[in-house]
Amino acid sequence: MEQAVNREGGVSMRTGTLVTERAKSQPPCPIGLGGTCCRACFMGPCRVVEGREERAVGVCGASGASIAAKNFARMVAAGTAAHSDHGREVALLFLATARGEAPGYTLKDRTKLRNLARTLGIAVDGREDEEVALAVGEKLLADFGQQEGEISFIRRAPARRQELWGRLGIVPRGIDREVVEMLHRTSVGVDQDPENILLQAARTALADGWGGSMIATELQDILFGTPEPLRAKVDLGVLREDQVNIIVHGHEPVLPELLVKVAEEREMLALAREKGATGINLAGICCTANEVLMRHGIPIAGTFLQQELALMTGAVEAMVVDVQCVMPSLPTVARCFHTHIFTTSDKAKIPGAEHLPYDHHTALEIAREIVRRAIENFPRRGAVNIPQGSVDLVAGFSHETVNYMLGGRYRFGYRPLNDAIIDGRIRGVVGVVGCNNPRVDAGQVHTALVRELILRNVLVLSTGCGAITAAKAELLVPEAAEQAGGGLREVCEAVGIPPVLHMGSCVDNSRLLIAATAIVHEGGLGEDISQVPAAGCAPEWMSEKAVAIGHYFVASGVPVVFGVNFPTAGSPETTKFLFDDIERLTGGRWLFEREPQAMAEVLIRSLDQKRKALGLAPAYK
Ligand code: NFS
Repeated sequence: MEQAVNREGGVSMRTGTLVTERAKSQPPCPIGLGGTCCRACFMGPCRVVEGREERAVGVCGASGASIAAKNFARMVAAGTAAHSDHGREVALLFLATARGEAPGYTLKDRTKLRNLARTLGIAVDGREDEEVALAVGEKLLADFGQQEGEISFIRRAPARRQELWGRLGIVPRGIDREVVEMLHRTSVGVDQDPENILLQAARTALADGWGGSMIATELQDILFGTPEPLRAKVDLGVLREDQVNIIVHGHEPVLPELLVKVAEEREMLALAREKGATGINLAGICCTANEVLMRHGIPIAGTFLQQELALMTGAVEAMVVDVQCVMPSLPTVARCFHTHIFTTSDKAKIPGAEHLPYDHHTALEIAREIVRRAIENFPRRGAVNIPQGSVDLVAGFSHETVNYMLGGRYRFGYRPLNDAIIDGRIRGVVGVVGCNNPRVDAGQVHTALVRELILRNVLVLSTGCGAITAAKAELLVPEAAEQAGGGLREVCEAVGIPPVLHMGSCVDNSRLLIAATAIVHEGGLGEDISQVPAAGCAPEWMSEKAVAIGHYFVASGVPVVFGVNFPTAGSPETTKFLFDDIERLTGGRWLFEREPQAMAEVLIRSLDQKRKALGLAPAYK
């Protein structure tokens, strides 16, 4: 961005204030890119280059293979920590709600509460919902600090998978314990064996997928409602010139849930009219957007890469951020306009933003203050430039809705999906998930890949910014079935679903684990997740969280393809373990491709191999 004009029409901004420009001016360090730069102590940082004798090991003697494995493992630990700390926050709110200590919050999906309690072995008969919720919340919260045994949701996995994890010694004992042990083992002079490091990384990642992330998803569903398919709008054009625009951005939907309610309060709407607006328009960015979209139909303004652009419209009165994927540049961009940037988590303050700390006892008051401040900001708006156009999407395919949607009301269960896979109308299922990355042709890689997959009869499940990207390309509407191959199209048209199902935010990748397990339990497609024709792909990943997600899928038996670059590429030995050897252990493996067409080929080959191993007929052409 060369210049931006503020509401007084004069102040210019420093060159290079947008993410795409910053990416251009800073090419990645080639050693760090391949994962062999180590800064675990201060004898370095060491930049190890395999094959160059004088640089073959670090000062302590660590090999490139062990450095690459350690860096990869630390990404898994950080990603797991992020998802799990989100899960912890939700668990604490869940308990406070059950105790009646969180004004504004209620337990919305009580059927799911009781079902989940039964899954956890908690008695429900003759007990009040709040009492059941207390037991559920306490049990799941204990999974974070537990030191021995196994975390609760491990027992939801297929029996074969649980046995395999037991044999490999990678069943997570406690969520925090695995993250701490991963950090310990990758500090200077501890674990140097790449395989040993990467198996602990698998245990840590499982503590994310079957732990922290799953806790976040399940408790959010009970608190805020289990998503059901709904139609809404996506892209920057959802911002309204005539209304007060408030953007929610980040990952934890706890405060945004109340903002949705407060923005509908009569006094707030009256105040907005008094200030010259016709209403209050809430919109979302990143995963918080996916959360409030799925449960309330709140429109999505954009992906991770559009957060600065949303401010550039000049039409945003306030952006409310919580944690993760929030660019530190936001206050700088906002300064050129009238926009307030409110940080709300004590874990995430940004210099230049105003901090209004969230606390579940006082959340309702904070939500009211934010909405009021945004409304009062409306008259200060200057020139507005909202890109024209937004498109429709259908979102909200939780595991529960897939359960009945695919069969229609009278054939409840995964049977119809399994049958469609068995008879080849659906070749298999691929989760296309994750971020957008300015290092690639952002957005295009996702959409080209998804188009190719559906054309070849692959049912695509999507979450996170991947889902938003596919939505912007109009692939999340039932009409997109016209672009699908004959078999998938038939299934989609019979049921009235899009060929790409929006399953939520990134913590909701845990829904994909449950769906994969349900496919196994339904029968006919093997006895373990690793036998199901299913795969994962993060074509434009950038976050450590994506590495954690990828690794829990690999540890759960699913092949995962990454785009952009592979974070251990600097070490052929470590990369070989992740790409080949690990498959003999977990049944899953990592793969890398840069171009969407090549990604599609690899994914399809993998689905076809699984079909063949199951003795299924070839899929429809
Ligand atoms: Ni997932 Fe969500 Fe987006 Fe990537 Fe960030 S918002 S948690 S990490 S960038 S998909």
